[in-house]
Amino acid sequence: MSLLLDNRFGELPPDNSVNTKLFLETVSHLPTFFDCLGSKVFSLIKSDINGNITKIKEVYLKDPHRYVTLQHILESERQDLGAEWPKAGATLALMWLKRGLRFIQILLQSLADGERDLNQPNLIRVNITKAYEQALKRYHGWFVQKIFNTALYAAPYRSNFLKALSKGEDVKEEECLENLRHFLVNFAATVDAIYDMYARLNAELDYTV
Ligand code: EIS
Repeated sequence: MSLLLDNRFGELPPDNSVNTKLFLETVSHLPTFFDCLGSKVFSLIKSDINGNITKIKEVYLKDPHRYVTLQHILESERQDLGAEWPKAGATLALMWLKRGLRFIQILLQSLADGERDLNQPNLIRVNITKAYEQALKRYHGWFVQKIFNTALYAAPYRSNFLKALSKGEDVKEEECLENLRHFLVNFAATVDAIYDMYARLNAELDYTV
């Protein structure tokens, strides 16, 4: 069974609201991905993403009835945090988490679409660079961009990465790509819904780290 298919995101309701409990349950499986990637640079990324998830979970658990959807969290914090909002609380954690999720979405979509460097067909640097440029680069200063470059060169081979996505099982490449495409349907819809929510509530910030 594929690791991704095991932890599929649910279909969104017609109003595109994202249920906090289900979102947290599903997203909590993503960091385990990083364990099979090897290099230490990935543990840095893993702990950043884990930190975001923990922060959102802590807020949610304080009052699950108040925070049924992610939008409830943003709206409540907008009231409670005053001038600090949106650069505080779970609103900030989700702002960054969604960028990591967008990165993963673009990377997987690019792999599923068969985009590759014909000169180095077993590398995924073109796919990673595309995802980075679209999802993260503009929020990173030169130092973090350097960390990205380290990660880029530590990235696994395409074949190993696809295998890792399928828990190391001997899945045929086409089957793995088909799994990816299935996974991406609800995943992309969820990430899009979170981005729309940040735009709608005017909660997006564009400072660099
Ligand atoms: C935020 O971090 C915190 O997350 C947030 C709060 O403290 C806030 C304050 O301003 O800062 O500094 C972090 C930033 N996070 C800001 C940087 C961490 C290291 C990023 C290194 C960049 C490498 C890019 C990716 C290279 C990947 C190669 C992939 C090879 C396969 C299946 C792979 C998936 C990879 C997913 C990568 C996602 C990266 C996400 C980085 C997010 C970021 O830029 S708070 O914390 O509010 O929760 O307290």
